[in-house]
Amino acid sequence: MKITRVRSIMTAPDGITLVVVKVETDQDGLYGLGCATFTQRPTLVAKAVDDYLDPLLRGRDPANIEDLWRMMYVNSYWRNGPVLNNAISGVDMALWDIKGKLAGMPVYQLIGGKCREAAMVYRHADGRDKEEVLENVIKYQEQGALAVRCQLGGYGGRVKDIREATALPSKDAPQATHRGGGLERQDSAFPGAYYNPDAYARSIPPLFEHVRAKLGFELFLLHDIHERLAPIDAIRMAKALEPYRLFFLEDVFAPDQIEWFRRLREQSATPIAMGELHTNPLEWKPLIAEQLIDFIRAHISAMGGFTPAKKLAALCESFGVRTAWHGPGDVSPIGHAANLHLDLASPNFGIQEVINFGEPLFEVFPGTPELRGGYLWANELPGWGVDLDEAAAAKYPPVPKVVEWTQSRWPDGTLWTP
Ligand code: GCO
Ligand code: MG
Repeated sequence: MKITRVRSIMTAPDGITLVVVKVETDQDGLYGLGCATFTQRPTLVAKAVDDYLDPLLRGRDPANIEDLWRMMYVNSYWRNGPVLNNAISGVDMALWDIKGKLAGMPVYQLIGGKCREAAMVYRHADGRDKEEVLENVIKYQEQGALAVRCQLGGYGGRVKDIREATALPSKDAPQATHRGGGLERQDSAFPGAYYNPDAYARSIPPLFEHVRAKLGFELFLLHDIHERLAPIDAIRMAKALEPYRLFFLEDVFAPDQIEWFRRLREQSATPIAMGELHTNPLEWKPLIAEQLIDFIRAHISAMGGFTPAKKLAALCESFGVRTAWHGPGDVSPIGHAANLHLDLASPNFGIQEVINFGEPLFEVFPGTPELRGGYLWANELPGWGVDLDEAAAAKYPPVPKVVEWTQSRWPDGTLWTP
């Protein structure tokens, strides 16, 4: 069998640009789909796929996934960046999709079968004040959620116009609030998405005090600092949150502040999650080997795809670290399916992040995994079990724009990691 074409498709059914790769073969009707979504730079990923991986891979045997992954990985010489990793991921996931279709099995069956029926998920609750957050937590609890992430004003506490957490996904959905806010200040020489780290840091322990006082300790609660605080303030928050028994506290530091994880581990028993920003093995290996984190949170396409992710899950297993793959609105349903198949087959699965999958996503991606009773469920179709309706995808063309929410600034104008 031979690869005949590798091409990228961009679509934005929920207003967030997704990048998918389609690998076509010389077997009639046999193709694979993979996620390559880097929503801040989608056209760069698409170009890497179409200009470089397509000519590199045409004529190759799609069965040799490991060899093709390593060839794509070193073919650019310089490697381990988000653009090329996402391009490689799109092909890699598509090759696993093809292998599943040929075997007549879901991908999770190809890597050892199920360790569990479905993957426990966590939902995103947000709000302008702790009462609104609590209302949204309760809404998710009533829908059967077992775990809810609580944010108070998106990331860094900056967004004032929070939408209902259960609103249908759109660019205004709560998890997108840090994207929906736009530039708050055009007046200064430093336009940006301003927030007050100290006010944010002081607001979070009372938020969890409020939610725990009303709901008790059965519901798993999570929080994402999103690299928004100075390291010592993040450590202070981790310590202050210990009484509220978080399932995990995420992105406590920026990836390049790795030394601070050792300080944190000595001072707090709050479980730590990290990884969505990781693209290089050098970033996660020390965190796992020294057990400085409890959950790995990689964005599977940003680290190069399903092949490296399943190896990362196995590495984590030997160090007692569990998985919590990144699953926001800027992961396509193909990527959510890849998360899920790894969740089902990994003994050290922890929890799975998901979004409110809206109707347009199901229209463009038939077979999108089903959210039911606090869990994410795979269908039993071969491969990822998710298809791409290209005509429907074309109805939602990407809208290139300057990314505003990552222009995050402190009150004095200091640009801070977003
Ligand atoms: C999360 C992440 C996302 C990112 C987004 C960046 O925990 O889901 O922090 O919300 O901010 O994926 O584009
Ligand atoms: Mg995060």
